[in-house]
Amino acid sequence: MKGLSGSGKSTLACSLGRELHSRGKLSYILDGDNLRHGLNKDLGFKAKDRIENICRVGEVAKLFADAGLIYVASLISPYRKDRDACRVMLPDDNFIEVFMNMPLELCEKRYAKGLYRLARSGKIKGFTGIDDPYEPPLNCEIEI
Ligand code: GGZ
Repeated sequence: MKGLSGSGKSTLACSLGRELHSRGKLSYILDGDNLRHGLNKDLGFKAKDRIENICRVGEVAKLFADAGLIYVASLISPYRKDRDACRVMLPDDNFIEVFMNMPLELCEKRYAKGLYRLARSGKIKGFTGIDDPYEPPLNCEIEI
């Protein structure tokens, strides 16, 4: 699942995780924000770090897929090139790209953590959608 902060990625990932669990499927949610507290805690938000972030999550997803688990990856992943690299890395039937296509104004309105406000006031630099790019997918399987 890809999209801006506040677009509903994590909420949908959690619902999907619960649904899979209720159907007896083994699954795991790889959430960008959570992984940044552990596996990716050395990474920031410069382009180089975001690229490394999605690359690592792609590698973990590949291990999960190899083990027969369903992974649900929920990251902003702003660059098309990196998302497409994950697509190539993972077997075809293991990769369903979901684009949460929520207008920026709505994301800002819904978002509870206050980061958009800090970004608008210049206290956070390089916030996706404000002063950092988001490249919408051209070939996603699902758009919401
Ligand atoms: C974007 C940022 C930034 C900047 C902190 N830009 O919505 P959140 O707050 O709770 O989760 C977001 C999380 C984004 O992590 P990802 O690993 O998904 O990003 S990426 O795929 O681009 O590497 C957001 C918070 O981190 N956050 N600073 N500058 N999001």
